Amino acid sequence: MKILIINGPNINMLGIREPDIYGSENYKTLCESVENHAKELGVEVSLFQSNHEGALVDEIQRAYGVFDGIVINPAAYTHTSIALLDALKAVGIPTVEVHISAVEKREEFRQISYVRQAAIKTITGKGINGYLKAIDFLVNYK
Ligand code: CA2
Repeated sequence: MKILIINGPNINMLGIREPDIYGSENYKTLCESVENHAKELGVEVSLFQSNHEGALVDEIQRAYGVFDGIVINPAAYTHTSIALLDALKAVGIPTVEVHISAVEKREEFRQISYVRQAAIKTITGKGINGYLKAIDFLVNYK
């Protein structure tokens, strides 16, 4: 099984500020945790992070016919991007939406998620562990 892990804007800055919201672990630790977990499960993972909406759309399109599942934290684009929603709908790959923080308990503008419409599951508020749970969910899906 091949899973693509996509992270949106500023996720590469994790750990430098707001540890009360996002924890104190950085992006490198996130990547290592995901890679170690995938290895234990015998799953192939590829990690991609970009601050650019179009680059995220391009990566979703490239996943077509290549990956069996997508784990995506679109970060701030969660709350604005119909382009990401359309790309996920276009490729039709089972997708889990992940948020490190409990977005449902935060500002009103974080309550909106466009990508959620294309996701088979959403995991929030579990920190980096949410990515591992998302992989587990995809492995057991169907
Ligand atoms: O909780 C999440 O995973 C978010 O997707 C993270 C985004 C935020 O815009 C979403 O509403 C929820 C923010 C990503 C990282 O932002 C940082 C903020 C301060 C320091 C470092 C990164």
